[in-house]
Amino acid sequence: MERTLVLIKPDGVQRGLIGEIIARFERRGLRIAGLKLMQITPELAARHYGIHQGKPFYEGLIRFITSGPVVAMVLEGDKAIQIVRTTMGGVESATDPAKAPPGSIRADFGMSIGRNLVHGSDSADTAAFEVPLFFRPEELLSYERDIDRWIFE
Ligand code: 3AN
Repeated sequence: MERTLVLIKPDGVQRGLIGEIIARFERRGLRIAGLKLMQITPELAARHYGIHQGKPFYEGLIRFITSGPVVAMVLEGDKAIQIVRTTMGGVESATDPAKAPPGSIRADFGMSIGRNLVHGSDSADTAAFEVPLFFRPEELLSYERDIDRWIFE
């Protein structure tokens, strides 16, 4: 079972898409291990997006991600990292909604790369780094659902 960090960014919250976006992950079969509404501080944003420091879009990205509440989630399941990424932006996991295929969250709800609604960890290493940035261990629950045997082989 993999765990991955997902954020519904401030644009998703402001546009009233929290339910829509969570529903897409939930109906796919992903299990919610942790979930909260929170405000990202500039310090947390700098750690989370440290890899992009120095890039032309960095300052705007930090301003945007700290501009209002986000929903942070840890989702789990077999291949959860890949499944979240394809649910967000198709098989190529497109960052730009203009390039994401219809049916993906970024394509169905987004127009612009700087307002792409969702974040999902892009690898196992990234997930291992990002999950503890947003959740303390006791905030993550391990449990089974009765339907899991109909979702996970
Ligand atoms: P992804 O979220 O698809 O993994 P990354 O990690 O390359 O994409 O970029 C992190 C975030 O930075 C993106 N979600 C997007 O909001 C923003 N971003 C990336 N590239 C650009 C860009 N060229 N212009 C504006 N924002 C960008």
